[in-house]
Amino acid sequence: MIYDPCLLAERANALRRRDLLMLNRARLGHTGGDFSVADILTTLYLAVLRVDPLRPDWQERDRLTLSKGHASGMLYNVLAEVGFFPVEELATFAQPGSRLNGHPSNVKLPGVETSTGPLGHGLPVAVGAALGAKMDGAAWRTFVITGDGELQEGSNWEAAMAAGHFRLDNLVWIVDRNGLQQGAATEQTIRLEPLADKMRAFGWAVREVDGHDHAALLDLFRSLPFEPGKPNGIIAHTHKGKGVSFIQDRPEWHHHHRPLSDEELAAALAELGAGGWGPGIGGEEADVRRQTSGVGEQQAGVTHHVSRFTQTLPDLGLRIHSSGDCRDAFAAALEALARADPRVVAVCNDSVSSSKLAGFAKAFPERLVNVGIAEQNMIGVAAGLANAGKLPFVCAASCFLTGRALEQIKADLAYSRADVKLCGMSSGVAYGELGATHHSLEDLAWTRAIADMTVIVPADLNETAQAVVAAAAFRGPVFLRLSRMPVPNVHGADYRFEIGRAACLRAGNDVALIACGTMVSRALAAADLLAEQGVQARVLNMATVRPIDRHAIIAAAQETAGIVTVEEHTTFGGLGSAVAEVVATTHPVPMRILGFPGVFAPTGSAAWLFEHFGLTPAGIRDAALELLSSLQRSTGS
Ligand SMILES: Cc1ncc(C[n+]2csc(CCOP(=O)(O)OP(=O)(O)O)c2C)c(N)n1
Repeated sequence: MIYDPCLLAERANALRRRDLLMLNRARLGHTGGDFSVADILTTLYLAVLRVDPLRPDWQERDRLTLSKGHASGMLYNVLAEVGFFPVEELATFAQPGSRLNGHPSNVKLPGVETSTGPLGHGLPVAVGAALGAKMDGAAWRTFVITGDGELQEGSNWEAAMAAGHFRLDNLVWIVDRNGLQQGAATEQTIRLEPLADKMRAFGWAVREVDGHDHAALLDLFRSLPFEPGKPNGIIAHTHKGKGVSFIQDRPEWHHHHRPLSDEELAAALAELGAGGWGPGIGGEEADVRRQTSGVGEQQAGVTHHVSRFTQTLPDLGLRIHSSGDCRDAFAAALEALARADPRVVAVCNDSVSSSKLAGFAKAFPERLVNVGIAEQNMIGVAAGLANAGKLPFVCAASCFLTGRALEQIKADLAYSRADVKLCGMSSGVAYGELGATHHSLEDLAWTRAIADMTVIVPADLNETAQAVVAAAAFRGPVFLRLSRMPVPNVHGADYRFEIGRAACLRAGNDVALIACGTMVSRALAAADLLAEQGVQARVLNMATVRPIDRHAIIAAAQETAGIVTVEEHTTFGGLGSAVAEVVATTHPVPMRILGFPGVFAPTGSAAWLFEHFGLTPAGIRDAALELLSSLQRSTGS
């Protein structure tokens, strides 16, 4: 730890020098934003934060999220400086295979708390982490640094409101108030002032400071928390590009927009006090230029996270074999899980009753986080809770959960490998007459297109309860898609759900019907109708849409004449597409893809809409018969 402001100032400038060489070599990065935040990051990491580079996942560490992830260059320099990874690795910045991505990734690099890059994500995640610490009565603190232009993102204000509401005095939000954003001044783009008043109005205790004055920064950090029961807001007045006269306050240097000539570089380094790195910073400046990208290549793909798969599933004694609304089984399973695992928390968006969380709320009031009608913040908060060691189940109407917060799902959960379970309620057309805004007919396409997402659509209550338990045991984000429409029980008492394994509910080799969710019972009824006509249909319940059961699909393609898929979803990009991707690339057979045909549905109840679009046993039967007769026509038999 360094508590001498002069030494901190020297060290920050040394880091600026090394960063400038790194960016210039890579011809990439964000010089302006790196330099404006340099003194804040240096002070925090060298004098304030309780972190341990040898134990980056130490549970009691302070958390720092750099929400303005484009300033990764300075973050990397500071993290290397305190020992999270070798200083030599800085030479791999943005090189192929490097752990030092253009924007920081928590999965790739130890010391990075949150993957950032898309703006407006850091504060919600920090709110979740601080909330998690509060739940545990833990002493660690959460810091988040945002840009000022970034505050034009509404997600920040959702999070600011929640932090005030939850009285998170263990949370510190530092605004790097350099006055510039990508193209122009913030006040010219969209006015932020009076910023301090706005933060105060959201319930924050706010201080303003010169963000380049190490003594003032130290004093401020020492005086945390500013007021009991209030989150701490710091407006740090800074200069973009601070320290180099021809870069400072120049909007074009938001990016490292052109390589510096040797003369410019020498001049810049001289202004930053060139003449060596100063104590603690290894190597000569020229060394950075000589480095190869080998280190990053060797370490590509290596993560400091444990396996995503865990041991065997716990038996919670759940035996649910009745017909009805899958949300009831979900609620029963979640409550049983919560009893068995103190990490389990529920997060919702003013949806306690529609998510069937009333029982949970009664049994575990302190473990229910209702963030209000703020879905982007809801996902960020869940990611932060996971970072704090919780196991969050996020419960909301599927249309809002997935549609409103898709980028958060991608970046905060999937890309960050956050152990968060998403429970999309009332999916498909369950909301019927409420109209197309409330239908969730795109959620499978959206979620299954995201790398590393697991997507499950249970067919009955039994499978729902088991899927909840399996999702909890699975390491990584899971999207569980539920309806609210009553469904019959389609599985036997001994059925065991497994992520990624289809269930064959009916044997048959004439045609295969592959369905998920509410359509499985209809596919079974269609198989009965087909049997009346002498056609033996195989019925597969494809409850996991990603990763999909390729073996079951290939076997169906090989052993039957063709495949009919049925889903309560648009025919663009959902189950049918997933099955077709396997069939087309392995054993092509004719297919029919049944679902909603890519139109906004007319007004009508869910039951009426099923009839209207032919998603009935008779409709499925007819599609199968049409497929078979088209084959007969083409073979001339
Ligand atoms: C959601 C999102 N929209 C746009 C961008 C592109 N972008 C990267 S940096 C930036 C300007 C950020 O300005 P500010 O928050 O003031 O940061 P600083 O000036 O400190 O670099 C923009 C628009 C982004 N990364 N994320």
